[in-house]
Amino acid sequence: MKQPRYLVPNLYTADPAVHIFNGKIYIYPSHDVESGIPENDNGDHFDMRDYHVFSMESIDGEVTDHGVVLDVKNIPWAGRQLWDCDAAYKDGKYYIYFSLKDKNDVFHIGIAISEKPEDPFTALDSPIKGSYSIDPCVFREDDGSHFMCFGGLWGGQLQRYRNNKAIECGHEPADNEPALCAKIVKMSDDMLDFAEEPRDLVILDENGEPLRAGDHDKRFFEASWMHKYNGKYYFSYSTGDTHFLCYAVSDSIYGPYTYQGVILTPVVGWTTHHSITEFEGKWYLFHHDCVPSGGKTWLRSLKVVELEYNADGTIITIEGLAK
Ligand code: FUB
Repeated sequence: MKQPRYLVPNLYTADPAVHIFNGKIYIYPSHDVESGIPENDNGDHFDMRDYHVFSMESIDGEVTDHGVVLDVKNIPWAGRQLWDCDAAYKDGKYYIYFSLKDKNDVFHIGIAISEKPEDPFTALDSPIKGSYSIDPCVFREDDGSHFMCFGGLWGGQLQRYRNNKAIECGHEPADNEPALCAKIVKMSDDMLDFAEEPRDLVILDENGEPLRAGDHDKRFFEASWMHKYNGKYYFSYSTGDTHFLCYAVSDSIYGPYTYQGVILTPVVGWTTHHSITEFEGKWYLFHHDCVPSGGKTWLRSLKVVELEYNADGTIITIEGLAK
C-alpha cells in the first residue's frame, strides 16, 4: 500500500491507536463531533463524548464499525472532552486507557475494561492515581510488562506540572531551556496503576543535548507512540504548533532518546496524531487529516499508509500534503 487510504468515510475519527488482537487489526480512535464551540488554543472545540472501535481482517479489507464501546455518560468521574486513547491486552482482559477532564476541568488518564476487544468497556470509578495530562500510549515489552507514555502541551495541560506535581501557574520553559518531556512510567502487573513515579522521556539532539523548548520543529508536544524495530525503541510524537510527526530512538525504554527526523510532514488540519503497527511483515502509519471535512480542524478522518525504513533503521519521511 503506497497510497494513503481513508478508513472510515461515514464518521469523523482521529488519533488512531492500532493493535493486532487475535490476528485482526483493531483501531481505537477519538470520535470527533461538531461541538459548536469556537476553535481556540485550549482545544475546547474538541468536545468528544464516546469511542467506537473498528476492525479489519486485512490492511486493504472492509472496516467494521463495532459501535460505541465507551460513553462519557458512563464514566463516573467524567467532566468533559474524551480525547485520545490507547488499548492493551493482558491475561484475558482488554483495557482502554483514555484522556478525560474531571469535573474540575483537569485532565487525567482513565481505564475501562472489557472481555473482548470490540465489546462495551466498563470504566473504573476513578482515574489512575497520580495521572495527569493526556494522550496515553501503552507499550507491551517482550517480557509482558507494560509501559505508558503520556503528556500534551497547551490544552493537554502538561505545562501545569513539574516533577509530577501541579504548579501554581502553568508555563512552558524559556526558549533556551530544556523542553518539557513526555512522561514514561511502568504499569503495575494488574494494569490498573503506575508501578513507579513517571519519568521524563528525554530527547537529545545530535550533540547529546536535550532538545530546547524553543525548538518547536523538534520538541515534544503531544501524541506519544512507542514501537520497537530491530531491538531499538522508537518514540514518535507530534510537534503541535509546527505540525510534524517526528521520532527519536533509544537502546533503552527509559531513554535517553536521540532525535532522528520527521515521519510525516504537516497534514491538512492543525493536529497530527498517529500509531505505527506491524501487520503481516509490513509496517503501517495510521494517522488523520481534515481533507474530507474541508479543513475543519476538529472534524478529522482516519488514514493508513505503509511506513518504510532505510537499511540503517531510519524511517523514510512521508508527505502529509498540507496545502
Ligand atoms: O483529539 C484530541 C486531541 O487532539 C488529542 O488528544 C491530541 O493528541 C490531538 O490529536
